Amino acid sequence: MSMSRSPDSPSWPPTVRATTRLRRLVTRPEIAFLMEAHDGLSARIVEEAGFEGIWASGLTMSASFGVRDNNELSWSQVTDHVAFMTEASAIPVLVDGDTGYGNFNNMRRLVRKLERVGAGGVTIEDKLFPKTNSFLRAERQPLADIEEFGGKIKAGKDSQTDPDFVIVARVEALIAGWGLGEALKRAEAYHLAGADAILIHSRQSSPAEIFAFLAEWGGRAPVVLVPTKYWRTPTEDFRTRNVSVVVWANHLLRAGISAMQATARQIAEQESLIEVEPVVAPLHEVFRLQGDDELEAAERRYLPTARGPALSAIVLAASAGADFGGLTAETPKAMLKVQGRPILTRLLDDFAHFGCRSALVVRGYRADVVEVPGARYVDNADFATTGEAYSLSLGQTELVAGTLVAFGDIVMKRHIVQALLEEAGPGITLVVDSLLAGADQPDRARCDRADTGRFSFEDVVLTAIGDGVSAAQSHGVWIGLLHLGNDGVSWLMEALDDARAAGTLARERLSDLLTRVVARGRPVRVVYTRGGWVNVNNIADLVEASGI
Ligand code: SPV
Ligand code: MG
Repeated sequence: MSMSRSPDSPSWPPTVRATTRLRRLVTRPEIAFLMEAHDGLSARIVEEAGFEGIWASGLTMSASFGVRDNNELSWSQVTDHVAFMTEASAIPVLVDGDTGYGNFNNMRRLVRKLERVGAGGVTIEDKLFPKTNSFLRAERQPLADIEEFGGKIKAGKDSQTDPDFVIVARVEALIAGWGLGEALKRAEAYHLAGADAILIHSRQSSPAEIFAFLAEWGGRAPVVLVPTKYWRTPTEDFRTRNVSVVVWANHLLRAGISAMQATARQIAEQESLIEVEPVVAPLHEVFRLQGDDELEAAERRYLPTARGPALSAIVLAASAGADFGGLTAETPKAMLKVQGRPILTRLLDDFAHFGCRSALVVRGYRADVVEVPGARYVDNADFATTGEAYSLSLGQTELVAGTLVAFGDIVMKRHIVQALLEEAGPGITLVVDSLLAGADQPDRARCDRADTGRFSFEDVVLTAIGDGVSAAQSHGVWIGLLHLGNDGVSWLMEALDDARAAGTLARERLSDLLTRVVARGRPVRVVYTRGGWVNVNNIADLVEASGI
């Protein structure tokens, strides 16, 4: 995976080492929060949520493999796995090293390996290998010998090559029921052995024994807490007691389990994806999290066959077309011929000319006769009672960066597509015909500046579109063609979701969706054109189109 190499990752490349950054989190006066992650994907999600560090949890890494938190994953499987996490995120990772996977010698090898895979530090707990999770059969859990465990800490500290690598000693005396005195004795011994911080763990639902420990400990070394069981404790109570680090230890895995169980059950029951698809994370979000942007850019740089930007198309061709008399009784207007070729075929040929290799056509009226070379189809059975936005929503899983969205009834000169592609950015870019400024036509567009006809380096931005723009205010008419970049896909998906939530998806036009996008403050870009296209709505248009 190459996620972290994403050029748009705000914290990549990290200029300060992971070890140093983790050390700062542990030693600074303000509290720090580490969020659990168990693989590269969840590590990336933790970083994007704004956390400053990651807890690579032994419990959740094990569970994500379907095995128990009893050292059923080998230490090298853990360190391999951690490598994916450090690669996927730019924030430091504190690795749950269980008991160190053996004696002092295993600990030395662990520390060296973790340094090499880019971890910021490791926590080891004073139990025996193979360990058991602290919340299972806790009273029966044997503790390590204090001196032996101190030796393990010393060996770890002596073997680190980066002076900032953090070793946290975890005291399990409260978990095993040995009491506060034992916990303090052990914490002190591990502190003297060189531990950078003490993790004091508890399985009680009240923080009382933890607070008692903190009071006695008196800040001799930084303290790390894992409030999984005493989760009701207000964070302010940790802050006022000068806790250094709080670990939210397993909540992403648990959130994932709930969502996966519900989704699996639903698909099994319904034998269909219809209800699930709008609810689950869209595929483009998966690709974004994987850092596909970076790969695409690299392909353009290094692969001769991939130099042109990837292009696909979604063409909306569901409506019947009203003003054609008998002409559309058997043939939807997208299939009417202009100079011997169906409008749709011309359109897809124009797109193919610029490298479009995948086209999805949304059919509706007389879907049976809509068939053109190289297209794939999705059918809008409700075409008579729904509009453009609904048709688009049927193809929304295909909305990816580099998608052209077009009405199926436009005939245009190729240079319009070229102009659009040359200007297309990461957001939404659409073509507006400025010769129709002031015309009383649908899809009127208002922009932040009129078409001056002069070459300008500055972007023209859409300020309003559709019925909300009077003819007098309009700077032109949108021709029914737009390009989506990576952000543009998210913006349009967001608008579809908003329309769905408002209950108006069925009757909205694409211009209504774009109005929603603009209302959210997204900078929709406009490329002006001057004529050279026809939206075929009646026989006169059809005649005009043959001159294009
Ligand atoms: C982990 O997350 O694996 C931990 C914390 O070690 S606990 O599960 O509470 O032991
Ligand atoms: Mg653990």
